[in-house]
Amino acid sequence: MSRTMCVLTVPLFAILVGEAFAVPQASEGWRELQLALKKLHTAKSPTPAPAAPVFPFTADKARAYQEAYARWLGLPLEWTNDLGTTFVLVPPGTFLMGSPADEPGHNLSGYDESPRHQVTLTKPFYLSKYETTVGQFRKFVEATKYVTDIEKTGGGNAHDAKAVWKHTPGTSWLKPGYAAAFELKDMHPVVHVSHTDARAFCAWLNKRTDVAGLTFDLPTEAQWEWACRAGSGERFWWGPDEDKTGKVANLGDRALKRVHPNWPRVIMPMDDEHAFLAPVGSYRPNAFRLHDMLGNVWEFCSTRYGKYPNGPRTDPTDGDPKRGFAVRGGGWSNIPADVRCASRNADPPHFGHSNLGFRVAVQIMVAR
Ligand SMILES: [Ca+2]
Ligand SMILES: [Ca+2]
Repeated sequence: MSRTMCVLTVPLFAILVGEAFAVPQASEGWRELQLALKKLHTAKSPTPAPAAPVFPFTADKARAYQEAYARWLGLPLEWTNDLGTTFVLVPPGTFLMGSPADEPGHNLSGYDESPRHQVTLTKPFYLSKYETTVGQFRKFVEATKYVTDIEKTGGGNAHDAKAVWKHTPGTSWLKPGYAAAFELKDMHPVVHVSHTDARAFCAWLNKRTDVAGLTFDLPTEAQWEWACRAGSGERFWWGPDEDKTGKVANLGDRALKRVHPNWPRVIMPMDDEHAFLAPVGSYRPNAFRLHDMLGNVWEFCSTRYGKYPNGPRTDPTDGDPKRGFAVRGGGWSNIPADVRCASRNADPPHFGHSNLGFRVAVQIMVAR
């Protein structure tokens, strides 16, 4: 697609000011995006796309490349839809997916991170800057009267104070079912939603948006890991070592141990100030401006888990069609080994729990 994209020598939005394009309740960024996409269908690129840095690359290089790629596309680096969801442009590139066998935590969960292999993503995409929130999901439910899988089955899985994880009747996206006091707010990530529910949310976004060239969906597992790493070839997007600051990710930590003194799992020896869910965006973003890619809640991907191939792959899709959908990034209850860039897990399409949510990707399809 990159060869067919337009590049403009003056800001696209300056050219398009005044052009009529009715978008009810749209933010300015949203309107700009639609106008830019409309333009992309008719304009041709006179210059090649910015080259992706060679992986691994620094946070500074990641930021510079992301900005240059957005400028080259003529698309906004960030935009916000009328639901209040902010999307960030993730440029294409090549990276090493998975982890080396000597990485601490490698394959500890029973899901295979080997072999570490080269993956090339050829297309840019947008990814939600934050996990999908309770408030956003509420608007979806109010508009569609949607009933989640977990509501249909009477509850999802949740932990007790000793990390015993089991089906817990009465839990839902409105009642996460944590084993200590917790007040769910609209800025918390939505949990107890299944892959099917997440896909229904995306389908609703597609229906209500209906802009040529945009498809709301979950990210593929490869898109997720590329976006999470943002150039990092280490265990975490912030580097090789476990966090000591409490400012980068919400996972099992001293805050969790305070409310559950008998919690038996390994914790990261810092205090991130949240025992359970944290409001989205409470921690520092990675180099691609994305928050909570590691920690807070696991995130569903669009593609199924499967053993990695031995050779390089381009735009990989499903792994094993008989396995569940990939979930990534770990969450508030997890040990550090489960909250690495390469950590994998998988869940069936109608399953949900109190530490699993999703974030939306926007696949950009600008066909000429
Ligand atoms: Ca925590
Ligand atoms: Ca997350």
